This record gives sequence, C-alpha cells and structure tokens, in this order.
Amino acid sequence: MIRFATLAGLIAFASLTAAAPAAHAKPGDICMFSGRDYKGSSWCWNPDNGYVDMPPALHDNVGSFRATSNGCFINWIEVPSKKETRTVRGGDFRRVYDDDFGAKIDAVAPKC
Ligand SMILES: [Ca+2]
Repeated sequence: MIRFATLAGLIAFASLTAAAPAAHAKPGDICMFSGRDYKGSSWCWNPDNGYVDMPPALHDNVGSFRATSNGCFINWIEVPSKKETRTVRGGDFRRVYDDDFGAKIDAVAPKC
C-alpha cells in the first residue's frame, strides 16, 4: 500500500511537470514562446526583472506570447539611441506573432 501511494505521488508529480509552461507563468508575467500556439521554448518575464535582453532561443524569434502585465517589447535599430517598440498590456496575447514584431524582438522592459 505504501508503494502504491508513492507511485500515485510520482504520477501526480509527473502530471504537474508536464504542464510546465503554464506552471511557470506567475501572475504578472509576460510569457513568450518560440513556436506559435504557445509551444516550443518558453520564457517568462516579470516587470520586477526590469530591462532584459531576450534569451537566445527567443531573440528575433517569438512565435506567440501571453501577457498578464504591462510591458514593452523592444527591437534595437541602434543601441542605445534608436529603437522600435511595441506597448504590451496585461491581457494581451498573440497566438501567432512571428509574422509581426516577434520576428524582430530583442528585449523586454517595463515601459517603452
Ligand atoms: Ca531585432
């Protein structure tokens, strides 16, 4: 019976792990995915992180995103004086973003 309980615990843990992308998203995060439909490599940013350059897997390569906080997507034309930006609001999401700014994004910041 103890063995059974342990197995059940392992299965419950495995199910949680399988839901990792959603589980990583904390309230107030903006989560970005390399693929469309919230698939592929993912990374979540929070306004508390301040300005952050995109991780390599997502640099110029965001296929979709979900935002639960405000933020700013940045594409550098010339660091640090010329940039192109997109304001993001909590509740914004794009199932397909690689045909748009997702193909250019270099960084995320709390404000544009
Ligand atoms: Ca870029």
